[in-house]
Amino acid sequence: MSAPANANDLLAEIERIGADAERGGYTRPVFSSAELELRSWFESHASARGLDVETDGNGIIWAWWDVSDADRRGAEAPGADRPDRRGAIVTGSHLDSVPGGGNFDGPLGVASALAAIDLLREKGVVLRHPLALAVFPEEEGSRFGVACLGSRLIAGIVAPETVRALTDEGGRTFADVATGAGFDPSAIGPDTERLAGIAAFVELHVEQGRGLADLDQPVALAGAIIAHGRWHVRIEGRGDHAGATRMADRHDPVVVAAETVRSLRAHTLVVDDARGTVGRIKVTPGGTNVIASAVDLWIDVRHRDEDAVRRIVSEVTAATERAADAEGCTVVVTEQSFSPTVSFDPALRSRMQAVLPDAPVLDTGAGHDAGVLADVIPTGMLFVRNPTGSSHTPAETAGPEDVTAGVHALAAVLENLLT
Ligand code: HGY
Ligand code: MN
Ligand code: MN
Repeated sequence: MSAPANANDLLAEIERIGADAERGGYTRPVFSSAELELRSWFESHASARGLDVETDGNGIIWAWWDVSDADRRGAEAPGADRPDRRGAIVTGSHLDSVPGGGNFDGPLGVASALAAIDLLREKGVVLRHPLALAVFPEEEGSRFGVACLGSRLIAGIVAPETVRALTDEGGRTFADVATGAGFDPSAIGPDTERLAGIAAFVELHVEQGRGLADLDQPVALAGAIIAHGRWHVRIEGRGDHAGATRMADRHDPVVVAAETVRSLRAHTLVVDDARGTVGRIKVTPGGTNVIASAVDLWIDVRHRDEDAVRRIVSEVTAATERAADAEGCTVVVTEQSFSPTVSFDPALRSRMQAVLPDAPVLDTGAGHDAGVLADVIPTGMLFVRNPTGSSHTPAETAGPEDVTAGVHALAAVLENLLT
């Protein structure tokens, strides 16, 4: 077998996939050619390591390192015809990105999982429980609007028929796009049996913040993920000519959208440590000399206290409705996804702390599949230092030594859980 690849080499292999010349960074939406290429990259590395690779009905890839009946601890095998995968330990992350994102958000966890397997093999570790590497689709929710779509589907948090009808920027439904990418949209939905077989899920991720940089530490354990949600705001007015229409005769949805943005900033600033963002605005039809007929914008609000999140959203909704009334426009605000504050499994975290006693415990403002799955299985996370602290931008990074430190930390945690 070739020498174990290290995670830095693995990441270097994909650094041209989905590179976005216009935005900078990477744009790798789910089911795009870039994301499908990354799936193939992962599957070939997993197969090269002798893992048994499968993709489930939700488009989640599972690459299994099974254990022989002689080695396994605990339940008897259900029969020689298929490996007993109950009590599995899972690690992994996602490969899709935000528009113009970095090469580490998601892929670092996937590459580190592959490299951790190499380390465990090199050490001759004998597994007593099965290990699976998992790759979750649409973690960013950048194409169909719902964050952590794959993990929400398998956990039964989002309804399959709702997902099938979700549309992307071009108006194509999830069902059509998934079919075009070779998936079967009728197969999506909760998988309680698969989840029941998982003893723990540990996700390694680049830190999205400066906690480790400020502490001068390479690796941290995750404490909590603050509550976060995203809402679609649809404002409709009356399109018209920019020059021929008197100001008194206008119903301009862009004016209302400006109030949404202003009030979001104002209501967020008065709540300590709340975060409110409008990062995406779509003006229809979008002509310089055209009064818009409609505006779509999306707000992302986060805070440790989920009631505070909801208060901010309702205050911004009220301000937007007042502005819409004054401008003779209409507005509809729709919740796209919401994740309550998540504290990771305390027993798993203390076990991870015993393995990594020097690792600080950091909370995060970024959502993750491990956060969504925390409701249904024990989950934990490892963060790797990001010197810039920036994420969802090309500035996101992790130094090679820290990447390697992250792999060793993950391998040590997996060895503790698997033997
Ligand atoms: O948006 C988030 O917090 C995550 O990066 N998907
Ligand atoms: Mn991520
Ligand atoms: Mn992200």
